[in-house]
Amino acid sequence: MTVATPAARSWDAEVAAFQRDGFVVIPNALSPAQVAGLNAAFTRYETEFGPEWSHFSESFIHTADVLPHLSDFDATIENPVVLPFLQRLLGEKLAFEELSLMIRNPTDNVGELKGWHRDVVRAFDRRHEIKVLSVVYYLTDVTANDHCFSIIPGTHDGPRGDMRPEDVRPGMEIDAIGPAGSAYIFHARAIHAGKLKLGSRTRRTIHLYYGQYGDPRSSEWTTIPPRLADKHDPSLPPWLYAKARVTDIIDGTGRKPRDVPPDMTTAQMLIHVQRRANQKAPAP
Ligand SMILES: O=C(O)CCC(=O)C(=O)O
Repeated sequence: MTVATPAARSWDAEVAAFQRDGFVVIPNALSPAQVAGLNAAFTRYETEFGPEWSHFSESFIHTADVLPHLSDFDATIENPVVLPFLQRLLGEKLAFEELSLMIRNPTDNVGELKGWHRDVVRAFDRRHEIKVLSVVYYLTDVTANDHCFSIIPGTHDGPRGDMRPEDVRPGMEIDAIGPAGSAYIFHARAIHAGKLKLGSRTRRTIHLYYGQYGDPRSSEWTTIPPRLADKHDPSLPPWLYAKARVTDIIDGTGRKPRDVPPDMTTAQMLIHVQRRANQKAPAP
């Protein structure tokens, strides 16, 4: 039996699906051994770096500046299963932007969903500034009974690209479910949400964003440390870490607020910026 290596794999079908729908699911993007190792690192980051986590609610806990503290997640940025696909979509100047960890805990308050939104820029009229793609790795199994990512297909581009998040109606969405190790890749301009389910188990995910070198950076929440910024590895896309020192940041949810008390931590700032963005955008 011939097993295609990641480089030899044809991504034509996935690229076509992504261009049509604004998202695609890649099964087995991480091996079971990788999932186990990443879960161990995740647990370490929960126990040893408590103040780095933003507690938005009991069911939504998030942290976005992990790389200076742990190198265990580097392999997800450089995942050879996913990078060739991203290069097809973003070209040779493919550049990493952000890595965050998310915990979705069981909750009875399922109305408290992360409502329908586009990432990076909430203002509808500026949606074409959103050019980044997100790769989300499941570290836990997600079935139809678990909290999941949900997306409105085709809302990244074309006629449906003009849809407003407040016009989403039940039944338009597709839920991303799959076993641990799956990756779903979506255009950050596509309308999406986190859907909460009664009886869900805890869901753990890793969220990465990639854009193109030459565009402003979409986020400054993630420090890209010298270990990565100064890396010379010919097997990696040449511009992968080129945004490490880019200081031109899109005015949006990825920009750290300049008008906050100097003692505010990054974890507190993340909550502050999200609340402000959600107040400006109409609620779903
Ligand atoms: O998966 C979720 O719970 C929400 C994810 C989300 O909204 C995002 O990645 O922007």
